[in-house]
Amino acid sequence: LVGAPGGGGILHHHGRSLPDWNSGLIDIREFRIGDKIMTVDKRILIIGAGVSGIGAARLLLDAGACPVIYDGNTSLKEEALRDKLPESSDFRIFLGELPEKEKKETEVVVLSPGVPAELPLVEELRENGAEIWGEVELAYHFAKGRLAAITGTNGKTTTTALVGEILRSFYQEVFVVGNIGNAYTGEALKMSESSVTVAEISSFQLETIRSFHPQVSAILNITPDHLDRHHTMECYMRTKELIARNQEAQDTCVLNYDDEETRRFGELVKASVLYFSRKHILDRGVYLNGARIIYNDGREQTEICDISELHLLGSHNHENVMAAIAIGIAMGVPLPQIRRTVTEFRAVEHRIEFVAEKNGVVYYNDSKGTNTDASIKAVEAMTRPTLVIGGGYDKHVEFDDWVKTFDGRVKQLVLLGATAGQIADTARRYGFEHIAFAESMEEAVEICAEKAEPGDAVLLSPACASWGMFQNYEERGRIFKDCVKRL
Ligand code: UMA
Repeated sequence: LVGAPGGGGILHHHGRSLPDWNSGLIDIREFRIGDKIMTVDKRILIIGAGVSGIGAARLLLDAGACPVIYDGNTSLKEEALRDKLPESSDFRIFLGELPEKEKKETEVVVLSPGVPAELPLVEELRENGAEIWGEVELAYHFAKGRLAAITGTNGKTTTTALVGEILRSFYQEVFVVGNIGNAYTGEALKMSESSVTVAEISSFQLETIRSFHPQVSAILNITPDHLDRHHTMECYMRTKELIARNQEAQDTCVLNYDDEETRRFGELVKASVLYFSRKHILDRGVYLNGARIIYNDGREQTEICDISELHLLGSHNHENVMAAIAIGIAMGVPLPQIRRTVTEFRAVEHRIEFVAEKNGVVYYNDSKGTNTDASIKAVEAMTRPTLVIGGGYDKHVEFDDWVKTFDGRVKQLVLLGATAGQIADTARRYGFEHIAFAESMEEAVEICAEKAEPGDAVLLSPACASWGMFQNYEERGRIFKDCVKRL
C-alpha cells in the first residue's frame, strides 16, 4: 500500500517510482477563519479549467479564497470561463503560459485529474515549495456525512449510478459525484452531517489523495489502462489501492473475489472486506449461485434477485450489480430497498446503451468503452452478428485480447482515430480481414449502415479514449447517437 498513513516517501516498482506527491500537505484547518477559509493570504493555483477546475474554483470562491485559474489550452475563451463562475467573485485566469511571478508566488496547487502530477509545470511549482492537492482531496476536506468511493478499471460509472439509486431509495440527502462527471468540489459545500455520498474515483484522482477516507471503498477490477499516465501496471494497481489507504477496522472495503489482484489486496487492508463473486460461493459476501444473486452475511444466505430480473446486459454488469449490492449493504440500506432498486435500474448513457433500430439493425452506444477490457465486455454482451466502430486516442496498450473476442461475433470493424492502424494490424494478425477506415464518426456510421444486414447490431465501443477527435467520451457517444438518428 503506497504511502500508507504516516508512511509517505517513495516506493519503487520496476524501476519506476510512485512518489507521494502530498508529503507535507498543509492541514486545511490552517486556512479556516470562522466559516471562511483561506482568507489568510494563501495563493492558490487551480490547474485545468474543465469540470474539476471550475468545481474547485467555485468551492474556493464560496469559501472566501481568491484562486488563480490556469489552463494550458489557449483556445479556451476567458469570457466563457468567467460565465461559469459567480459574477462579482475575485479570481484571475491565465491561459497558455503561466507568468513567472504566479509560479513563484503560488503556495497551494489544486490539480485537475487530467493533469499529471509529474507535469514539468507541477514539478516546478513543487520545487518552489507549493503544496500539491488533488481536486478530490480538496472536496473531501469540505464534504460532510458518509461516503462510499468506487474505483476500478471498468464498471465504475454504472456501479456508482446504481449505488446512487440504492442510497436514494433509503436516504433523503444523497450526492453522486466524481469521475461520473459531477465534480466532487461542486457538491461538497452543499453536504450536511446526514448526507450520504457515492463518489466514482479514477486512478488519476487517487494519485493526489492524502486524507481522503471513505467509510466504504470498492475496487471493482484491475486490468491494464492508462499506462501512458501510470507507466506500469504495478504503479496503476498501487494507485487504485490508495482508495482504502486511510480506512480503519470499522470501515468496509468491497472487492472482487474473482480478480486475483483485488482478492489478494483483501488480505492487506485494515477495513473489513466484503467480497463479491460471479464464480465462487462465498462464506460472507455477495455472489452468484446459478442465476440467483445471494447475500451471505456470514450466518445466513438471503436471495436478492435472479439475474433474469435485471435490465443490464452482460456478465460484467452482473458483477457491477453485486458490487453495488455489497456497497448498499455496507452503507446501511435494507435489503428490500436494494432488491427493488437493482431490478428497476436501466443502463447508464454510453454504456451498451440502446440507441435505435434502423432497417432491422440495432445500434448500441458504448462510447464509455475507453479501454480494451470494457470493449471486450461490450462485444461479449452482443447477441447478434456485430459491426464494431473502434479506435481513438493512443494509450500505448495492446489490442490482442479485444480482437480475440471478435471470433464468430464481429463481422466488420470500422476504425477511426490515432490507433486505427495499430488495431487493423492486430486484427489482421488474428486473421480478421473485414476492416474499413473512417475519417469521422459520421462516415463510420454510414459505412456500418451500408454493410449491415437486418438482424445485425452496430456497436460503438472504441477500446480507446476519445481524446484527439472529441472533447470526451460523452461527446463521442452523443455524436454517434446523432449520426444514427439521422440515418
Ligand atoms: N489541462 C491542462 N494541462 C494538462 C492537462 C489538462 O491545462 O496537462 C486542461 C485542459 O486544457 C482542460 C482541463 O485541463 O481544459 C481538463 O481537465 P481534466 O482533464 O482533469 O478534465 P475535467 O473536465 O476536469 O474532468 C475530470 C475528469 N477527466 C479526466 O480525468 C481526464 C472527468 O472524467 C470527470 O468526470 C471530471 O473531472 C469530474 O470529476 C472523465 C474521464 O475521462 C469522464 N476520466 C477518465 C476515465 O474515466 O477513464 C479517468
